[in-house]
Amino acid sequence: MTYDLVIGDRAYSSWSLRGWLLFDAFGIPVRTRLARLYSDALPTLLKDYFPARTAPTMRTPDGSVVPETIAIAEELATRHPEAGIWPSDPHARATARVLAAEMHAGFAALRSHCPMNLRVSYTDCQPPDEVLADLARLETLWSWARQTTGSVTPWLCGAYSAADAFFAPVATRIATYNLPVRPEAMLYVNAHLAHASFRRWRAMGKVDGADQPFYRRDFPRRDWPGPVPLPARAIPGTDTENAACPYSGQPVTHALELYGRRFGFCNAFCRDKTVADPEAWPQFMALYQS
Ligand SMILES: N[C@@H](CCC(=O)N[C@@H](CS)C(=O)NCC(=O)O)C(=O)O
Repeated sequence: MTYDLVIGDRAYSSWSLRGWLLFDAFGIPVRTRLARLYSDALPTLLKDYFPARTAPTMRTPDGSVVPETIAIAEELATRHPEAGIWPSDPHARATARVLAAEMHAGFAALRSHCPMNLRVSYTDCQPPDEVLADLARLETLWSWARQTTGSVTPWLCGAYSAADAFFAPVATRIATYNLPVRPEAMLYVNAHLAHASFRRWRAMGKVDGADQPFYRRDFPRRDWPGPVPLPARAIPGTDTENAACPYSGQPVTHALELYGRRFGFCNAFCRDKTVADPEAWPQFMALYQS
């Protein structure tokens, strides 16, 4: 038995990203169950998770249903004290909890004007004053956290913690909408865009379903400002260097090409998520470098 986590579309569901980071970034195994937003799929799936109404919702191995991302963070931290979900230093831990709580409760203007979308980046979104006020508050919180905890890492309270997981979708909004922030805040945004767990989530989000019309904006576009993926492409056939999928060990059915070499996977999704960002996947990179 392991944890189950109900998630929405990876490209768009910012709360699902937070919930999943609380597992992946802290080495806690989880099985995801995906439901498309803006369809009957999520309410239908959540009938098995009463009384939950939103993604993410966790079911623990012993059967407790836990919706609300802040509750998921607390429950995982209690069950896995060695994982470092909250900082061990009491002062840093208190600070991280303040940050996550304010993120959980606030920033309504930023969230509604700039919904998370990991598939595009715009040159400008004409942010209204309320969004600029939210950004100013974020910069205040982030600077305060660094000063008060003395963090010397890219993260706010020392090692990557739940506070950083809660701000990952904010960092992606700054990247997607090219929102104006000071250089110190931009360094923090870039740390999120380069974070291994985030790169894995975004790679999956780029390929795990059609674009959702609700998130479409007609702003001018630019390239994604995060790390540039290696130039892999999907190819037909199964004539590959490996006979077994690097993720499952099952026989190869789908292939990609990278710098003239061919590698195979046991399903289209695992091939496509690897094409989207090969370096995000340690098992694939181990194969590629072998
Ligand atoms: N307060 C909740 C918010 C969760 C939430 O709003 N999730 C969205 C997806 S990002 C959702 O499930 N929307 C579907 C709906 O509201 O019907 C949490 O912390 O998890």
